[in-house]
Amino acid sequence: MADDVVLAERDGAVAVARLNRPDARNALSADLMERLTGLVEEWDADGEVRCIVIAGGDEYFAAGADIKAMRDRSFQEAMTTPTAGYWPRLWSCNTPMIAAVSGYALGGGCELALLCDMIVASETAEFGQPEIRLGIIPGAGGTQRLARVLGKQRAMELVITGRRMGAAEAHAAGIVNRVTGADDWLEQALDLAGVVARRPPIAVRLAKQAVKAADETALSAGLDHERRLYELAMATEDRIEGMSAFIDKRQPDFRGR
Ligand code: DAK
Repeated sequence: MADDVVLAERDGAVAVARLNRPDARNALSADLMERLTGLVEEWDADGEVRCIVIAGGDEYFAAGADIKAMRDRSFQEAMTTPTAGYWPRLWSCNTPMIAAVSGYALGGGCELALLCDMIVASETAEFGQPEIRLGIIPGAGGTQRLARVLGKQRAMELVITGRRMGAAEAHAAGIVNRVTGADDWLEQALDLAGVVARRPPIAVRLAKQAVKAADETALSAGLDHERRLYELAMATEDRIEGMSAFIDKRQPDFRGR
């Protein structure tokens, strides 16, 4: 497996994974997915890492799964491909993940961005699920996550026509948190990650789990779940520190305990 298909960088408590297959527009080969998933799991287990940024290059975040590797895959191989296992592993990451998207985020690339907790997008970003043009449908969550955020009608249009959505439309639709200039998308994603990294890490993880539960449970079960997570947050030393710092009118010193 080539390490350089994803470059690992650290900026204090923020870890950055840079997708790096420029010749293939960062297509998500098995090698790339294995390396990305390995990095995310390693960082998720590292108490010093408080936010993860997944980024591509200026012109492309990722152009989707590797079509060249997929073309000759048989039905049986598609049913058993180990690459399907990377997606749930990324989804189960407890550390907040931010997608920093510039240029194309298509197919699996769009799905990778949607799997992250927040998206910072350059004004050049284009999101889309073009799988229908290849005779397939999204396979890594695109139909479900787009329908949840956009509503059924708008998701349907994107999925069954393959139309791309620009950054402004994606922002208006609620997919993208921030739209940036073409030159400062990564810087702004790192700024946002820095804000997350300064928050108390246990409470951040509990909050991530609680918000994710909103998509996966009925309201009453979600409210119960949120209540249990809230009680866990109340058991941390960091919440004593956070509340004391507020009352003492000083900055909190969160220790992750
Ligand atoms: N796969 C493989 N190679 C790709 C690629 C891709 N997705 N996208 C681009 N490339 C390659 C091109 O073949 C070309 O290679 P050479 O000809 O130089 O060998 C090189 O990258 C440059 O591409 P272009 O010449 O096309 O570059 P442009 O800048 O003109 O256009 C583009 C960029 C991103 C608009 C265009 O390349 C494009 O439309 N790419 C395909 C986008 C697409 O259809 N994506 C959806 C792929 S299907 C699943 C999980 C995930 C998935 C499925 C299942 N499970 C868990 C079960 C996901 C499926 C998909 O994403």
